[in-house]
Amino acid sequence: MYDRDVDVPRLTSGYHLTDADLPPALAEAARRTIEATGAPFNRVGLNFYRDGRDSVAPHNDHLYEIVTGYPIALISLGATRLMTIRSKAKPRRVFDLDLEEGSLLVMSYETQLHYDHGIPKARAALGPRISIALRVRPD
Ligand SMILES: O=C(O)CCC(=O)C(=O)O
Repeated sequence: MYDRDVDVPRLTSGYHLTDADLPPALAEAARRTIEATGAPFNRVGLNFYRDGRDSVAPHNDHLYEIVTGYPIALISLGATRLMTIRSKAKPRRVFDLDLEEGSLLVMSYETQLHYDHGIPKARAALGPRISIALRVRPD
């Protein structure tokens, strides 16, 4: 994943926004996010964290899978999870961000160049979380 081996214990799925079987709720989430951001998202990814043991290691998205200049949008549903954002260059800067239910995080394209992001395992018992990840992928 992401050009290197990272630990990805979570369940994933995805759709193209033109897929005939795209669930209406995802179509509506994409429509609203496109309206809010102005980005022409065409893919929706789903990440399911069953509990606090599911996680994704720090990474940046494959740049060849995103059209240059466009952001990535993350909608969070369910349990609040911490996202860590770390600068790749030294001096290392770390941002910890709570991704709360109903929140929308928009990461710029440049963020992928200069920062890694991840969802670490949680020590506390946590309920499930789904993130809806919208991207502009080259066709
Ligand atoms: O679950 C999240 O909010 C992060 C997802 C993520 O990092 C990714 O799909 O690349």
